[in-house]
Amino acid sequence: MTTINIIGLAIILLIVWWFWLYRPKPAVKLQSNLVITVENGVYTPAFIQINAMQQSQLTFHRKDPSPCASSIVIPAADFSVELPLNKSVSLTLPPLAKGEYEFHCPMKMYLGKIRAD
Ligand SMILES: [Cu+2]
Repeated sequence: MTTINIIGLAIILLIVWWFWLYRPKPAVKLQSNLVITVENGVYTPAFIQINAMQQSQLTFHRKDPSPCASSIVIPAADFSVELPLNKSVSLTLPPLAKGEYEFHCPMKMYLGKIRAD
């Protein structure tokens, strides 16, 4: 009986969290000093806001030695670039129309998103 009550309470808390408390992390606006770190399976920050229809420079710093993290792909922009280990790499994105663009490693383990607006 108690177990059922605890499970019920857990489900209620999960619903409360999902509908009222959970907010996705807001996009980080691109600035010239912004560096996106590639480490432990995540890009930090992973959600970046850029200006639409303008070239943008993104700087990546890869700290993860796994070969999986060694390149980055933006399929919608037909873009891919190598990331050498422990070095900062600046890449220039072509002007992008308004919208959201995923970027990821070739195996999609690292995931990030760019929003152009
Ligand atoms: Cu990968």
